[in-house]
Amino acid sequence: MSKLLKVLNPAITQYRDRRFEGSEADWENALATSTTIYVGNLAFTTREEQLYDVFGRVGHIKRIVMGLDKMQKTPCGFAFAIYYTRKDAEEAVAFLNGTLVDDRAIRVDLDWGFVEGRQYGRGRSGGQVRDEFRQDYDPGRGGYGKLVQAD
Ligand code: GTA
Repeated sequence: MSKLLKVLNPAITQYRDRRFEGSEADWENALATSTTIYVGNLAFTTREEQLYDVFGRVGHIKRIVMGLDKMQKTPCGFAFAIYYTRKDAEEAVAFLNGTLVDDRAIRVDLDWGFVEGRQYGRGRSGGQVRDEFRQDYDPGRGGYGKLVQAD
């Protein structure tokens, strides 16, 4: 990890992917070498082109993968951006976390690496898990959380 990222984000990531299948050492190695970042707290209406604009500011992007509701196959508020270099991925985390996109402060997190299937929300209703449980009203992300809506 670069010195810059260590200063700004000492615990490389707080997130742990429950579906990662390797050992602890595999997890640490993937996180230490990956060129992929996770982008969270997006509005459902934010488009891939906007993310190319924002994340292209720090380096060349190989690919952006939009997070999709697994039932509807529509954007559900997250994305992965894959860079060509580790340095660019680290700079995206260091410099772009908290950037406003469509008036929302996005969350930029280092990710262990995109594999097919990870683009789908894991919540029971198809979107992200956090959108099942949250209690607030968020017009950019479908209103109330799914469990509140079901009440
Ligand atoms: N690198 O922070 C992240 C991240 N997140 C949140 C999701 N992904 C992430 N990757 C990185 N960093 O590929 C990735 C996942 C997957 C895709 C969709 O995005 O690896 P998901 O959001 O639908 O499901 O993932 P995930 O990540 O498996 O959900 P998890 O970890 O259970 O819960 C996420 C958050 O939901 C929790 O932090 C909490 O805020 C909330 N939550 C979960 N369970 C509850 C509960 N019972 N009650 C209240 N809140 C809850």
